[in-house]
Amino acid sequence: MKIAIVCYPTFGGSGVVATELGLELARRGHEIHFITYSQPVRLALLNPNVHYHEVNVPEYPLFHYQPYELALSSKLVDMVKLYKIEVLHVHYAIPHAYAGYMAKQMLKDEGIDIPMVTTLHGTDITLVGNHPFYKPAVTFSINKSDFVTSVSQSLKDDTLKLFNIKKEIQVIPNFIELDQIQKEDKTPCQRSVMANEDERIITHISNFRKVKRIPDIIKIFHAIQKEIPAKLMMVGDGPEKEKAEYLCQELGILDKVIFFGNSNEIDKILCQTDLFLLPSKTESFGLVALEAMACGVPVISSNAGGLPEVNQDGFSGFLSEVGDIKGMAKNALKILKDDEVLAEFKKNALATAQKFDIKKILPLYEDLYRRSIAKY
Ligand code: GMT
Repeated sequence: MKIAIVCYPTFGGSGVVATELGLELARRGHEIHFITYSQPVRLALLNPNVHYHEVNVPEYPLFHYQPYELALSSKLVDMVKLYKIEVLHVHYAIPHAYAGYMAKQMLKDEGIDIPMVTTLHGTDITLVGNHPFYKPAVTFSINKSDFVTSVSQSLKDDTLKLFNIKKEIQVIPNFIELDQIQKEDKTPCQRSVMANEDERIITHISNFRKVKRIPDIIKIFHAIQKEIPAKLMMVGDGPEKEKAEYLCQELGILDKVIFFGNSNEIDKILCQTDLFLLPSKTESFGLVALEAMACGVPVISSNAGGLPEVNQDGFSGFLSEVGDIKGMAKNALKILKDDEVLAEFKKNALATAQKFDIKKILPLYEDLYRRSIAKY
């Protein structure tokens, strides 16, 4: 099949999912066209089935806001015609489903009917899309999609609660490429560079937005390191990072916390990690928790949104109420204090991740594309 994938190319779960999905589809012989404003961070172009088309938005001083949706829908029209693309898969309702719908209409005018699959990722529903300024456009474009998927049951429930949706929503969970993670020719894990032999390594990876509750992470770690030797690796960048650095200074733990900034070497960081922290206020899925589990890292998380669908309480890690710093620190110590318990949780984390292996999830998307093409 010839599939166009529209996504956000930056660091963030929806872009990662869209990129990994496209790359695996390409490996399976499909022709994939990524259409976005810059090359997605995890996109390797060394595959003849992978194409990347950049959406250019000319800067014009008259415009306070440059019209990205217009440029994107025009690009979609051009690429569908040029490459005879058979299906549009847009990740994130805002503004991609909206631009996709416009492209569909323009193509229809030229006698080309193309189906559109929209995947909801969370922030487009719970944080941004639900805003009254966007709500009518988001509701409209979801209802006008040929097929709609959401990355968790929790996100599906939220979408149906917050919007007047007439379309069936199919839950297709996010996935992980276990073969890639377990590849034998990987560079060995360099744990000793990061921490002393007796220290546990705790990690958090995100875009440091408020929703990730970064101060909770620092406070949980503060409690942990009082009881056992430990280091905290903070990976990523965003508006809450500087405040977190000051909080570490205030608590006197700056020497035990390493702030890495954005990284493309998540697997190298996770292979050194003993425990992952994700105390988010809301999380439709928590892809990064799954990435940690796939590297055999147990997860201490909140029980918000779709996290209970990913992290199994008392098995792959523990879940607590949002903001329960004490409870999360206590659970973390339960895992970290004892070598045998830690080994058991690591094994369980990997076993849980196996449920989300790309090999099981990808055929669900392929089936959806086939059904949507057959519809026209
Ligand atoms: O929250 C983020 O880190 C970024 C955000 C996005 O829009 O890319 O992630 C959302 O989509 C991911 C992929 O489906 C999910 O794993 C995240 O849980 C979800 N974030 C939220 O719901 C807050």
